[in-house]
Amino acid sequence: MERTFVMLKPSCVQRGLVGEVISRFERKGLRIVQLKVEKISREKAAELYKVHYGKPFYGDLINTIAGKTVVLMVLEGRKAISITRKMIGATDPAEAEAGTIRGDLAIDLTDNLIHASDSQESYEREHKIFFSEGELQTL
Ligand code: FUP
Repeated sequence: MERTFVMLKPSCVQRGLVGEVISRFERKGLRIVQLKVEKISREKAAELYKVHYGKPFYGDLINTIAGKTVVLMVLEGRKAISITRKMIGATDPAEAEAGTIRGDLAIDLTDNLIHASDSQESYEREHKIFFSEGELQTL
């Protein structure tokens, strides 16, 4: 079954929206394979967003999450990657449709509440930054 990686950004934790967001994924039918709360290091934040290194928003993007508490999870289900992307909505909350997580709950672009892998390749790279293979086996 397909898996995807999701990070609830610090603003999601600080605003008390963790339950709301996880509940949406569960109600959709995605299964939580693994879930943890972590103070994300600057190194891991930089690794996650390394494709954006050098872009004008890169510094703000890293500062938004580095050293702060996030929720990390692996979700599983049929077409989990595309379904989760559809559920989170467009990168810019101003463009995200009502009914999506960013469309309903976020307003800032750089601090847009949530991250989810956008392809199988991204999933393979991203989940390994935060989860060991052992944590994800036979679950
Ligand atoms: P997404 O996969 O939807 O999170 O979007 P991207 O990988 O394109 O962008 C990663 C993060 O960079 C987004 F969460 C927000 C931030 N970003 C900006 O701040 N400005 C931009 O113009 C594009 C992205």
